[in-house]
Amino acid sequence: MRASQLLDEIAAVGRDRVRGGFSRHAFDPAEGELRTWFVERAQRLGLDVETDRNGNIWAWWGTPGPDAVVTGSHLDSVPGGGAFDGPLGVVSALDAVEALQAKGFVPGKPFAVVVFAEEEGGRFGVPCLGSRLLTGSIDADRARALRDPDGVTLAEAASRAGHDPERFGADPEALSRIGRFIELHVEQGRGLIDLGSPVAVGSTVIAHGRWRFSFSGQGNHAGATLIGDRHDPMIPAAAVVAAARRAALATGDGRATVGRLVPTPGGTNVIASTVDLWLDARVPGDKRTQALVAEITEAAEEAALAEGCLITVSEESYSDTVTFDAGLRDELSKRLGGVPELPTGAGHDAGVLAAHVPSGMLYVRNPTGVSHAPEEFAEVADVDHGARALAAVLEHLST
Ligand code: HGY
Ligand code: MN
Ligand code: MN
Repeated sequence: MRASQLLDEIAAVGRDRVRGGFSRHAFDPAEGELRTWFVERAQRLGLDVETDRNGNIWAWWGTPGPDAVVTGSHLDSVPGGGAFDGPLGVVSALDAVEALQAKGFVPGKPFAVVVFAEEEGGRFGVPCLGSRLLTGSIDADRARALRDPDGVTLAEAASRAGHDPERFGADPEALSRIGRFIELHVEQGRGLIDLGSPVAVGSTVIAHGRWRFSFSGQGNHAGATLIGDRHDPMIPAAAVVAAARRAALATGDGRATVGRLVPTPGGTNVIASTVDLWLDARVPGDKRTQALVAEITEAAEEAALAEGCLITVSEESYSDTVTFDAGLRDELSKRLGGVPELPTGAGHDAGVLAAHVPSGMLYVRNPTGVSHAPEEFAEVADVDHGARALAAVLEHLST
């Protein structure tokens, strides 16, 4: 089945009527539906499916073994996300396997399609959670204790979904089986529009991380409290939002975003007692992201002091710049007849694996240049082009 038809099959799963787009998060019902769909589709291709200790799904074409060619991506989304971020890599992998089987190709090496858990960190806050657990890049106890916005821990959510959270943790055996990892992903910016190419090979992922800022002041009455008598945590929170934009602009190529801000108690006529917000900061080049966050933190501390509020700042995740394996990049480019190379500001499981195994990425053109929003898109012709390109590189690598 063609990648675009497979996408159509899941187009109704996890639709978010409030936000628009899709909300499919680790171990929630919508993601569970997608897991079931993937397993069924993979088994129809004769793949042997297993779920690893961290909730990542592996569909093996032939016997699992060392030096495997592995491809795949994720099925979870950001809140109100698009249809392609994650699923495009999964459906393209299934399409590529079917196309290779149809021409009678049999891999000369172990071969697997993988679906990583909680790549977006949309529920538990840490991105690439499944691949970070697999590679031991996050402490399993810390992961188990991560809480979603309703206070449910990852351990509780995972066990409710039929997984054993006590098994979470580094999986050197699964990791050692991977010879090369290739992730196909929808492009999340305008790179391929400007280059006029349907497909590109990934070159780098810029450094990026997430920081939680918590402000506490004095909850009070919005009408009966004079301004001079307030300790309103929303004021230093607003200072973070303004400083993020100002400081990121000043770097020239940095990005800083506050997309999530939670006042407590959250009443219209109530001065908040606490405000939590999350800063997503990304700057090309090492140490520059930390410098940007330090500048924003300084502004936040000054504003908190002036308002008589307390502040705590904690780093929730950070990934240094990733440069994909040069040899693999060249192999992919050559096999595809010299397609362009593209840096990205988006993180991926391939970025986490790149520190452990030769990893590469293929991007498929997104004519809107918009991602993490319902407008994210890829034309059927480009989706097909991407699946054909993936099949070609997988055949090359598996021979
Ligand atoms: O946030 C990211 O960069 C990716 O979409 N997880
Ligand atoms: Mn994403
Ligand atoms: Mn993604």
